This record gives sequence, C-alpha cells and structure tokens, in this order.
Amino acid sequence: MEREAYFEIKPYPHIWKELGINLERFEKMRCVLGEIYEKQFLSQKNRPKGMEYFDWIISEIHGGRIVEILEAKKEGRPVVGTFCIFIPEEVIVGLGGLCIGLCGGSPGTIPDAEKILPRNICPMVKSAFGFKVAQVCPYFQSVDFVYGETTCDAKKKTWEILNDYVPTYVMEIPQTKRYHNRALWLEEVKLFVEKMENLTGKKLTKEALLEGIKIVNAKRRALQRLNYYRSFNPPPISGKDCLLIEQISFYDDPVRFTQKVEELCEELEERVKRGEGVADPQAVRIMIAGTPMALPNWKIHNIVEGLGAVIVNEESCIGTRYFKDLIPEEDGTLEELLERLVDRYMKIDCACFTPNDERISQVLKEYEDSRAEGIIYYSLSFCHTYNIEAIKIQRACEARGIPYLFIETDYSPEDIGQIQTRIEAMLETIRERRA
Ligand code: BJ8
Repeated sequence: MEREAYFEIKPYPHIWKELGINLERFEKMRCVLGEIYEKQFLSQKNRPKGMEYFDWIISEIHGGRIVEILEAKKEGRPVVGTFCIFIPEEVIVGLGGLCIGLCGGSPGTIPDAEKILPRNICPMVKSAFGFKVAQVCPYFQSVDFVYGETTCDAKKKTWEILNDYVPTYVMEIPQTKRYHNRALWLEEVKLFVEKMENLTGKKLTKEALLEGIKIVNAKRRALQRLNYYRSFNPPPISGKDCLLIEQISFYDDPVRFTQKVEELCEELEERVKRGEGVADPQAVRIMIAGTPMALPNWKIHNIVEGLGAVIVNEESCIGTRYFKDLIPEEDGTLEELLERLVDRYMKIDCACFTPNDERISQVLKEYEDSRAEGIIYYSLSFCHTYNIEAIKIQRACEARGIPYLFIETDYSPEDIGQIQTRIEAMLETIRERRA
C-alpha cells in the first residue's frame, strides 16, 4: 500500500519563481525537510498542544512567512539578514524592520559553497553561503541586505565574497572586553544605526529604540520562561522542541512569536503542576554547550533523545546566549539607550573573545539551574574558537565531577553511529553514578 504524504512544507511556486529560486532543487529540499520533520518531531509522544503553532510555522517556512516578509518590504520596512546575535536586533525592530537569521544548518548546500569557498571551514558558513549561491533559500532571496560581523575568520572573509551576490555590510565586533573595546563597540553600534538610517530613510528616535527594546526583551523573556520549565523533572517539553522554538525565534514575527511562546508556557506550567512530562522521570538529563545549531540541524538532539535521555538546556547562541540578558526599559535619551544596549551586548560570552572566563561560570550556572546530569560540548568542525575553548570547560567539569563529553562534527550523517555509541556510553556512566 502506498504511504500517505509526509508532513507538508507548503509549496508557493509563484512566489519562489518571483524570487528567482532554483525550483527543481528547491522542490526536492522541501520534500526532504517535510519527511525529516515528521519523523523527528511529529513522532514524539505527548507533545504539548502549544507546539501546533510551531508545526504550522514550519509548514509555512517557505511560504506564509515569506509572504509576510514581502508585504513588509512593500510597506517600505527593511528586511535585514544576519548571522550573529551581535547584530542589534532592537535597532532593526525599532526602525520598523525585520531581522532574519540566515545561518545554515543543512548539508544540502555545502557542495555548492565548496565550489567557491575552501572545504576546511565551518559547515554553518558553508551551508548558508551555499543557500545563496544555489538560490535555494527564499529568505536569502528576500532580504534587502545582509549584516555580517567580524567574529570569526570564516565569517569575516566570507562576507567579502557574499557581497558579490547580495549587498553585505560588516560590523566590527571587539575580541576583548577592555574599556576601549566597549568604546569601539559603541562606535560600531552608532555606525550601524547611521547605516540603517541611510538605507531605510528613517531616523531612529529614542521612542522607536525603546519600543524595539521592549519587543525584543519580551521575546527573550518568553524564551527564558520556556527554558525555566525544562528544569523540572520530568521535563514538560522535549529538548528537540525547545531547540526548534529557539531556531524559529530568529525569523518569526517577534510579537506573535512571544505570544505563542507565552501560551505554550501556560500549558507547561500546568503540566509541571500535574507532574506530567515528555520523558521518563528516570531519563538522564543532558545539557548542551557550544556552537549554535541552525535550522534544520537537529542531529545531536535527535541522537540523545532517541536514546531515551532528555536535553534540558542549550548554552549556545541558538539557546541561552541569545536570551539570557535584557536591556533595562526605563526612559532615557537616545545616547543612554544605546549605552545600555552596548552594555547588554558586551555580556555575550562568545568564544571569539579572549579571555572568555565568564563563559565558564555561565556554563556551570546553567548546569546547576537546568538540573542537568552531564554536559555534551558541541563544536562544529573547523570552529577554532569553540573547539579550543572546550578544554577550559572540560577542566571546569572535571574539577567538579561533572560528566562531560566533547563532540566535534559537521552536518553529514556519516558519523551518527559513532556519536551514538559515545553518547550511549556517557548515559550509562551517569546511570551507574546514580546507583
Ligand atoms: S556570538 S557563536 S552567533 S559568532 S560556529 S561561524 S564562530 S566557525 S556562530 Fe556565532 Fe555570533 Fe559567536 Fe554566537 Fe564561526 Fe564558529 Fe562557525 Fe560560528
């Protein structure tokens, strides 16, 4: 008997054609994504009802949201593509713009990138770049321009080449946190505001920036609340679903997204009161620390939760590093608001900073808060900063007797078996310690 169709990522061929998408390639990718999504997400047991919204968002990932973006463009609102949580979203939102995360999490476009970029660089950069050169990403095709940054070498040199395909501007991100680095960052933020004003023809007023701060703060607060419920045992929601929500936070409408996460949190609160969860109360609780996992990179979560454990935290930019800090919302001059914004962004503990000791304390704090029983340190291949910083986290874990596992991988499925064996061994060690 023929199997019914998989979860459908809705087709919008007329829009894709308008955007210059490579339709034949894209059609295949769309079907594969639907199939993977059904297998990895819809098969989960006892998912919260509030996940229906996020399923819907995925079904409209290449359609409904793109229509909204194109409508916003018609209204003269700027659509800015970004690759890093350092790009000040509050400014973009304050100017009425849309901030769209373009990081790539799919192996499908890496061969396209490798025709131009070296093979031995980060898969996230190659995947994203490949989406643009192969013209198979409606988001990349919709943005007015891209704002890159100078966090790592792979990114900053790729922007020079990406500029041949889409207008690409670059913000300089400090690499240390001394007094003059903060001053440099403040200047960069002001230049960013100026550039955005020139590109949009709008002036950033203090009222507009405050509004942007409030909208983005509310989004970050909702994500903090979502993460909080994961600290209960049994957790009321899976790690995979939380990662998905964190990924969606980078391209959904921020106000609607916040409302839907808050609604989901109401449901999770009730679940916690009833002691209802998505995993066995005996399930091993794992925390992830490391490089961001961009959509649709669900590799590690799928392996860990497929082995009966549960992921209770992501210390990552697609995770707590994105939402742990807020900007005070009191009234002030534009200059004061920008200063506060800069202070908030200087707390980002990306491994591109040196020294970066605050990240170690943050990882340990999140380990405690999430009531995890072990840490998987995840580094994308060729990400030197996170890769090298792993040893510091490993030593901090060893000193405290925290079970720790380092995994360096890319997007290919080839090492799944090997990773699975290593994670299984880690879970077994944790179970033995409990006994
Ligand atoms: S603030 S983590 S989003 S830079 S994984 S592309 S660092 S080689 S993603 Fe990042 Fe901003 Fe830092 Fe966060 Fe380079 Fe490493 Fe690849 Fe990376």
